[in-house]
Formats: sequence, C-alpha cells, structure tokens
Amino acid sequence: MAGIGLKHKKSTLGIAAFCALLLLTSCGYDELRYPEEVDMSQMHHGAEHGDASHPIAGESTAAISCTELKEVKPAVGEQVRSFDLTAANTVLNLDNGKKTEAWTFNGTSPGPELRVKEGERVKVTLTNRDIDEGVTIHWHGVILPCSQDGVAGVTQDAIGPGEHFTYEFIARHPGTYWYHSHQQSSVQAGKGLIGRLIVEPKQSDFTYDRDYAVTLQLLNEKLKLTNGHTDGLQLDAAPGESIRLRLINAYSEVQWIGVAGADFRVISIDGQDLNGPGKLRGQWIPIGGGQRYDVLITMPSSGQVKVYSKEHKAWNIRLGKGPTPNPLSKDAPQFDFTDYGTPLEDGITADMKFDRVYDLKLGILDINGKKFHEIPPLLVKEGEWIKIRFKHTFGGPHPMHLHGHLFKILTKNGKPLTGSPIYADSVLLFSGEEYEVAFQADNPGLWMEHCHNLGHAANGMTMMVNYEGLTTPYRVGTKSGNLPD
Ligand SMILES: [Cu+2]
Repeated sequence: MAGIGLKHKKSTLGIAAFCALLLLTSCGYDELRYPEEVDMSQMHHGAEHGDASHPIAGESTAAISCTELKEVKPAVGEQVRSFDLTAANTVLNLDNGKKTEAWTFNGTSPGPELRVKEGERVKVTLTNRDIDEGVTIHWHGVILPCSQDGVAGVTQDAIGPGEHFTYEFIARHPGTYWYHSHQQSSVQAGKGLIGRLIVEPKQSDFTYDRDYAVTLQLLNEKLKLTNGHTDGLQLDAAPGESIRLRLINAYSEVQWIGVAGADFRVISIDGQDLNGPGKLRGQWIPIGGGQRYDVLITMPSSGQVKVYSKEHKAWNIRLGKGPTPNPLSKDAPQFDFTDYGTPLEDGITADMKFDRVYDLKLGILDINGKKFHEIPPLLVKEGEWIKIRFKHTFGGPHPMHLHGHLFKILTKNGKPLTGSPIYADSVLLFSGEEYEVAFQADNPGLWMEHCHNLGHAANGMTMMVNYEGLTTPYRVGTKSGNLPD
C-alpha cells in the first residue's frame, strides 16, 4: 500500500513540476512573442554569424528606409487596375443554412478573387471597418517593393478601425497567388481575412478552355470551405475541354490532393510554370500551407473528374457531370517534383559560387534553436547570390516561405533536381528532409522568412532576410500593437 501511495505522491509531484515548467516556459514564450518593441531591421547578431567581413545592418552605407522603396510612378496612359477591400466583422450565411462569425474582406471569406493581367499596375485600397486589432494585406508570393509587402511592424503599421492603406504594385509575374492579413496572421487568416489574386499570363505554354481558381480553407478552426462552400464545389466542364485548375492551400496543414477520373499535369507550382510537365495519373499531390499547385486536366468522355483531399471530404471539387470516378488508392504514390518535367539550363546550380550560405535547422517550433526576433536575420546585399540549406530535424511538416523573392530549389536530401527547374516562394519539408534553395538578392528590403503553417509561425518559426543598410520606422511589439504573426 505504502508503495502505491509513494508512487502516487511521486506522480503528483511530477505533474506539479511539469505544470510549473509549462507555466514558466509559456511566460518566457509570451515575452518573446510579445516584446515591447523590436526593430526588425536591427536584429543583428554579428558574433553569431562569425563573419566580421560583413558589416551589420545600418552600418554599411547610408540607411535607406523600406518606406522609400515603392513602385515607379505610372507612365502616362498606363492602365491601372483598382480594387477596394474592406475588412470587417461579419456574420456569414453559409450554404448549409448555418451562420458563423468571421472576419471578411468585402463581406465574404475568401474575399473577392482579384484577376489581373501580367504587367498591369494593381492598386488596392484596404479599409478597416471594425477590426480592433488592426489589419494589413500581404500579397503572398508576389514580388513587389518592400513598402507594399503588408507586414505589420516591418513594412507598415497595422491599419486600425476607420483607417485606410493603399497598396500599389505591378503584377510582373503571372501566376496563382493569394492575399491575407499579416497582422496576427494565424488568427486573422484563420478567421477569414484571405482572398485570391490571379495574374493571367500574356502568353502561356499551356492552352486551356477554362481557368478556375479554388481556395481550400479552414475557417474558425472547424469549417472546411472550398471557395466558401461547405460541401465542396461543382464547376462546369464539358467532355474534351481542358481545364486549368489553380489550387490554393490557405490552410496551415499539408493537404494531399488527388485527381480522379483523368490524367493530369502539374503545370505550375507557387505560380511559376514548369518546363515540359508530363502526364500523371493516380498520384497524391502534397500541398503545404500557403502553396499553390495548378493542374491541367483534359475532361474525359465519361463526364466527371473529381479533385479532392485525401483526408477531408469537404475539400472536393467536381468538374463536369457524370458518374463519380473511382477514387485513388490511399497508398497511391506521392507526386515528386524533383524529377518531373524537362530540364532547362539557367546557370543556377548547387555548386555555383554563392556570396553567402546560410543553414537553417528547423525544430518542432524553432529555427536554429531560437524563436521570433531572437533568430539572427539572414543578412544580404543587393546583387549577391544566396544559398539557404533547410534541414528539418524533427516534428511536423514545415512549408518555409520567403517574402519578396522567388528561390530556385536546387537539391533534395543532397541530390540535385533532375526535372524542370522549380522556382517557388516556399518549400515544404517533411521530417528529416533537407533542401537547398538559391536566390539572388535583387529586391532590397526587409523580408520575412517563416513557416507557413501559421500556427508554427505564431509559435516562433519566423525570421527575417534583411538587406544591409535597410531600415524601417515601424516596430513590432506590444507598444505599437504590430504583431505580424
Ligand atoms: Cu512549420
């Protein structure tokens, strides 16, 4: 009996100690997450880089503020595409007859689909009607000037109730993009402040009769919506037609997507077209949080193609009408971009000369053992070639996303890619995987590099790529109320 008592006492003590530890950890974490004030351009940890030859931010040349980096003035007669987006508390009437509270752009979630043509100037005026915490819009995947990137506390202050902010950028790269608030992004995107941005190409290697874009979303942590619908989406498509289906994973977890009833090609990843993508059948496509995959499908004579999530019934898209096609086998192979499509020389290889090489080890919720602003920024200088080696050490998948640049994926687990070059704004790493990516520092600014599982980002997996000499007048922290994640 005594033994049992002692054992019981021990475990109680153990639980108490564990709780105390949790409490301590969470206190420390909150201070880290919500410091009073941090200047994201000045987080230099020179000693930790161990490289004295690179001057630290703000010390190299005359400082330039991110706010000065804007789009050039429009030419006379230049076409401008203007949009208004109003963020507001909304009660959404769902198509299943239920109501849910959400934060919306223009009364819907996702907000309106913005469609523009490659090369057009886009002007979007954001109004915050009544979101007390403030809002911003980040144009996910779009290469634009620093001041337009929409990161609260880095490129602007969060826009308070009754306030406005106008974003302006030229849609230089055609492709599938999306937008979301980058003020408390995990909370705000989760409550509905998201939408699609499609930049149609002037000309394309691919031809198609119909062009659809679909957002897969988890609203309020429970509602699985497909372009706002609760039970999937029905889209028109006739036998023989070819369909470009742009899939946007606006949810944080990886979605395994299958195409049933037809062959398909993956023609674009993160908005960037692939070279010579071949026909595929019966493969699961893993789409990480924030990533976009465009598939090209020729409709079969049987009439219906189903594009659907392996695990979640609500995320399904029915193209055309006809008998429901046979589903994919649960253990069908995984789509692998590392040997897909046709190579195309661009001179960017893993063994070329890089000006700087950075190693980022991804833990469960940390990068190189650190969190948030405690992670030293990756310093770069305009014109330099940068290599980042991502190594996933332990835990769930991490879709690592870089603002303001496209990188080329060079290697996976040490092996160079052998198919089409892959240019992307994110790379999805599963446990134990290693990727090398390269980019040229050709867009001066202060750019976030973070996990786009937004829950992970909110727990510390977020850091900066900072150009030397760039500054910002904005601050992250409780004093300003700018809390980007
Ligand atoms: Cu992550």
